Amino acid sequence: MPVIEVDDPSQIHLVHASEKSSLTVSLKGGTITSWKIFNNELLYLSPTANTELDNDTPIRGGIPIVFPQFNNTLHADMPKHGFARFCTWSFAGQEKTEEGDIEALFMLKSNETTKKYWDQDFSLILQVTLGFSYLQTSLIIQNTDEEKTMGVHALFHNYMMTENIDSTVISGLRNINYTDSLTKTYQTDRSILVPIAHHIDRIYRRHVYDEELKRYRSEEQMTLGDGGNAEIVFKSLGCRDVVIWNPYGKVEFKDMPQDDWKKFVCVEFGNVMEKMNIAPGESQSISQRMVLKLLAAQPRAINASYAQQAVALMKEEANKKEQE
Ligand code: TA6
Repeated sequence: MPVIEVDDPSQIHLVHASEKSSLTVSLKGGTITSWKIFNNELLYLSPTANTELDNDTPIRGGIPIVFPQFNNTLHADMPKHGFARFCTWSFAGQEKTEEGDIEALFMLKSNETTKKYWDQDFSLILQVTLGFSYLQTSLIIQNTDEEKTMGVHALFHNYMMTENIDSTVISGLRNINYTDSLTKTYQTDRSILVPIAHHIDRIYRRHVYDEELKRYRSEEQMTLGDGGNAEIVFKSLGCRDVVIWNPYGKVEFKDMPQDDWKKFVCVEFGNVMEKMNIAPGESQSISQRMVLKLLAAQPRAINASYAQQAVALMKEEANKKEQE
């Protein structure tokens, strides 16, 4: 049977039946703060993150849930990435599937605290599935208001752990259009592998509409590698956007050691460019699946040298522009 530790009731710890993978979810924001396979941590969590309940500081790291807005684009007077990531969620139970996977549910319903930020009735269900080598999360967003349609953003703000940011690369973004939030430009990515060895903050519109499913889904797989012997393969459903972010030492954070930007890259799935419009009584969802895949030994050298070459080229381009 999976083990649930209850010594700190705000932390729910789930263990796969094989005992080879585990997960910790904080009731603060329904934030997944740890995902381990063979005791290797796959998510970054700041050692100075504020994990105390009942304050408006979200947890820096793990998988915070951005809802109901991204970057103040819908409501100027609401916290930047909404309030779901710091409100207190409830744990609604867990079950083991026949394969030994663990399915757990967490909920946030509109309440006195959420109404301070937004006068809207809603309910969120976070469904988390822990497999032996994968993690799947789904956020079901229900409009429980009887009259008002609600327009929202929703995003899994995944802080993925990386061993070496300068050899970290993402595949699956070739020929995809993106908005560069730093330069405020709209561009098309032509890279086979996107290096994270620089300050990056982009919103890629990567997904296609599947007429049969009536949902947005990722067309080809997207991977994250850091030159080591494993990579993460991402898939998503109901998400139009992928946000890629690393501050690369250009921004300081009160709740993160100065050099910790070297330890993560955010690869975030959800809807942040356009609102999800949800009619009264209706619901919509976003889902993502991350699978750990072991690689043969040689990609370390290929990935690392590709990333270095790509960075050298970018620096050359930037120097040229400066001299012009
Ligand atoms: O998702 C990318 C982003 O919006 C960046 O622009 C950056 O500011 C980051 O999230 C962190 O935001 P936070 O509010 O958690 O400090």
